[in-house]
Amino acid sequence: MSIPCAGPILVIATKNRGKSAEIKSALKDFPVLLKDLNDFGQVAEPVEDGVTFEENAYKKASFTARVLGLPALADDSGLEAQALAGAPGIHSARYAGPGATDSDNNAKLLKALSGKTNRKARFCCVLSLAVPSGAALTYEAFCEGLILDSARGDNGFGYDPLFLYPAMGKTFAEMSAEQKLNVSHRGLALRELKTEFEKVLRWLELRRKEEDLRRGAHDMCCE
Ligand code: ITT
Repeated sequence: MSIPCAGPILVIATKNRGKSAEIKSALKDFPVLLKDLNDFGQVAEPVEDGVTFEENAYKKASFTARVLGLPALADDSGLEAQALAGAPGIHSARYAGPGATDSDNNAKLLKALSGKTNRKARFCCVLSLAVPSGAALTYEAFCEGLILDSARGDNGFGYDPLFLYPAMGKTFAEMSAEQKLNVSHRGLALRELKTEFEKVLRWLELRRKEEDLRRGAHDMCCE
């Protein structure tokens, strides 16, 4: 049962509705008011020019927190195929080019893997939780599986229909949202964050007080 709350706002720094829905579902019992970038109209977005998931997650979280003046949780994630030396990796969202759809990306992946017998792949997720001053906490997790020859299932988003989770014999797109969160890279990273959520809330409160003090000191010296 979810606890109704109007606690501190936590902005999920994404417009990706699939990602956002998974994060909201995992954090639904916590005393924070979850919003995502779709709730804020036109918001500037950072350039994701980092070379690791961690760098890009931090860029998205710290940029959003600074621009909106609110704590922000960003997820940078992607699929790494072993036979493609880790591609599409950090380029997963735009693998088939700027403006690529999920089905463009899936088609490109199938083409790149055609004739390859090594179908091993893993999803990676790095979560970065940042406050406006830039301080951040980081969580990372992986999920290993196999890339099929053709799509299976209608749930989820992105590469879900091609990603087989062998222990369940199902692709992520054949799982319920709850089943996917139990085993996925994002679900595991969120579980880590959740195990220390009390600490996280205290951390957010302390950072907020520090920022209030800094602002107060600045106002006094500049009046
Ligand atoms: P934001 O940057 O706004 O969060 P994005 O979709 O551009 O949205 P990323 O740069 O982190 O996010 O790229 C993640 C891509 O990796 C995503 O668009 C999917 O193609 C793929 N991906 C990540 N997690 C996935 C999942 O659970 N299931 C399927 N595909 C996933």
